[in-house]
This record gives sequence, C-alpha cells and structure tokens, in this order.
Amino acid sequence: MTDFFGTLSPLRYDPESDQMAFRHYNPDEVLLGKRMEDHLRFAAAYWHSFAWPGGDPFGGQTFERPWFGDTMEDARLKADVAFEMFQILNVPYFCFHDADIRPEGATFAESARRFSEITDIFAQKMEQTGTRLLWGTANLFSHRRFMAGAASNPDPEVFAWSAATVKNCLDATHALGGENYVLWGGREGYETLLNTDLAAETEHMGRFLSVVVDYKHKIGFKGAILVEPKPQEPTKHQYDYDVGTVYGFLKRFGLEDEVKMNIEQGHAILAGHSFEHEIAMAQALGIFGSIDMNRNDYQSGWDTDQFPNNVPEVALAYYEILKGGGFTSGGTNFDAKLRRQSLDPEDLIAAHAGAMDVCARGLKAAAAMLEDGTLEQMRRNRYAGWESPDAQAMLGMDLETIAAKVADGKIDPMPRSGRQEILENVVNRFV
Ligand code: XLS
Ligand code: NI
Ligand code: NI
Repeated sequence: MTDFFGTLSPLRYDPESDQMAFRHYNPDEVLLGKRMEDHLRFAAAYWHSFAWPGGDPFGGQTFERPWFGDTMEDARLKADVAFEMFQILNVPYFCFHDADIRPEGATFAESARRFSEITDIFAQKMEQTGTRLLWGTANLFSHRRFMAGAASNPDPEVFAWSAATVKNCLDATHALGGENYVLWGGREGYETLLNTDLAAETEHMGRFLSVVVDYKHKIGFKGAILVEPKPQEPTKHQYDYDVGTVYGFLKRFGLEDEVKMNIEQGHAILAGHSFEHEIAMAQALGIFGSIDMNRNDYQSGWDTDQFPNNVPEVALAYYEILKGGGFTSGGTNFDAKLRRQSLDPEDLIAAHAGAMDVCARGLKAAAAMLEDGTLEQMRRNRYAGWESPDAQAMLGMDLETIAAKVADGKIDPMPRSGRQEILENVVNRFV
C-alpha cells in the first residue's frame, strides 16, 4: 500500500452518508433485468488521472505527484496508486495508453521492454484485485515523431514505427484479457492542405486499419476494434471527423463489419452534434461500441475532458444506449481530468465518485423512460403509416410507378404535429 490516498477507504453505496460515498450508484441494483454495474461497465482512464500534470496553454504543471519523473521506479509507484484508486472507486475496468504507464526508452526496444515490465505488473494486480481491462491503446500523438501524424504521416518510417507500436499494444491488451482495442486518430489529419496529400494519407490510414484488423484475427483477439471519432484538435482537421464520416471510411476499406465506434461526448460537441446523436447514428449503422463519458464546456471550443455533471444530458445518452440493447464489449470510460486547481488526492476520488453518481442517475432515468414506453410509442405512431402494405410495397417500386400513384389523385398528404414539446415534457418527468 502507498500512502497517497491516506485514510480513504473503498466507497460504498450509502445515500445518507456524510462521508464520501455513492448516493446513486448501487452496483447491485437491478434495472431492466440487469445489475447497474453490468449496465454501466465503468472504467477509469490511466492518462488523465495519473500522467497529466495539470497544464494548460498558459501554464505548466500544477499537480505534484510522488510518481512524476521518468524512472521505472516512478512507473511502478504510479501503477500501485492507480490500482489503489480503482479499488477505492470499485470500478470494474480501467484503460491505458503505452505512454501513460512507462517512461519512453532511448530505443524502440527499450520502450517495449519497459512497457512489458509494467503490463506484467498489471497482470498480477488484475489477478489480485479483479479489475479488468476495458481497452488498451497506443499513444501515437504525444512524441514529436508523431507531429505530422502516425499512419497518415508523410514519412513511411513513422508509419512503420506506429504499426510496431500498435502491434505491441494490441499484444498486451490481448494478454491482459482486454475487451476492446481503441484507435483514436491523435494527429491523423492536417494543419494545411498546402503541404498535404489528402488522398495518400487516407489511403495509408485505411491500409493501417486493415492490417490491425488482420492481426487481431491472427492472434485470436476476440475483443472489438474501436475507432474514436473527433473532428479537430490537436490537428485543425481530423480525418475521423464523426461517426458518419468514419462509417464512410470503413465502407471504403471494407471494414464496416470489423470495426466499431468509441464515442466521446466532448468530441460529439466539437463536431457540432449532440452525444446522443452520435450514439444513435452508430446504433443505426450497426457500429456502436463504447463511450468516453467526458463532457466539454459549451463556452470553450476545445476538448476540456470534464467529468460528466449534467444528469439530463447523460440520461438521453443512456436512453439511446439502452434502446439499442446496451453495451456488449463496451462500457463507460471516464476519459476525464480534474480541473487544474484540484490538487488533492481526494479531488481525484470525488471527481470519479460524482461522475459515477451522475451516470447512475442518468441510467435510472433512461431505464424508467424505456419502461414507461410513452416515448417509443409516440415515435412508432409517427411512422405508423409505413406499416401499411401499400407503403411497404412502394419501397420496391421504381420512380415512375411511385409518381403514377400521386398522379392518380390517390395520395394527398396531411401534415401532422411532430409533438416535440409534448415529448420534451415526457422526458422532464424522468430527469
Ligand atoms: C483525445 C481522446 C483520447 C482517446 C484515447 O481527445 O479522447 O483520450 O480517448 O487515445
Ligand atoms: Ni477526447
Ligand atoms: Ni477519448
């Protein structure tokens, strides 16, 4: 045991407690026939909680953590504290990038050795504590070698380095029993078209994703490969703009049955969508995978990665998730960081515990809306006309035949209310 979290002990569900506790997240409570823990499948992210120093564009490190440094001893201490946090929070899962967990070595081989030393430690800790890996991923964006992208880099050596890195991270994810593998296209995009061959870059990205998928099958990794869309930041334009764009990309390379989406609330907002839009779109296209449950500040135009704190918003997201049948291999990852003034270890626990409670309230509201059924009934009624044999037959007709039906005078549409306010009032009964 380290002394980082002092006397903080594992949090319990206790709505009446005056200590730090869960007031809404009750893992064993059953909703729609499933335990809350199994619905939400919470994961804590290694990077923001343990590797981020608290910097912003105007200032550097604010946090002081005993493991900040670049030795393997620091990395081992970080792992100890991380697993202590997972225990205090009782999160079933965690997620990590290679760069979060080990210091960069002088060579590729040295980095790889350091990486596997820490993932071996993870394996022991996972065994001891029962914490599981929701997903692993590679950091192909922080080191300067990736400044012009990874798979889309104009330099083929960076493409190769990236491939080798993903291979290591996928191997480690597989060895640790990870349930998914994520590719967020860190700097897969461009700053200016003046120096960019857009056709070549996207072609290379498609090839890269294809070989990752092939390798997954080769090693027998049963988890899902997930792409995480984002429209901009760090590059001015990211190729994996949003769910719809990525779907087109997957189609282009024949990967639409192989790859699913990891959808982040903040990225959806940056793309000019709502979170629930992106979830519903992925469900509609059959590529929904997992979520990063961290929100943006609506007044700033960047990815602020805040812990969720808006129950009505979260309820609408889980409503779409439950409506589509819930998570399979995916879960709720907090890709979220503290505010840079939140210096204390206790802040780290409070942030996650509060976020888990917000998600629990949102999930309960979503389950209640679904059980109540009014919203779905009203949605179905709106499309009821399509249930008639005539309407269905029309979907098999050519343009001239359809036009003839109207020319006959048999068709004369009557506008009907979309009933949006009534629907919003229904939602308001539950949130
Ligand atoms: C950055 C992304 C990143 C991915 C994992 O905006 O959200 O944190 O989730 O590489
Ligand atoms: Ni993000
Ligand atoms: Ni993310």
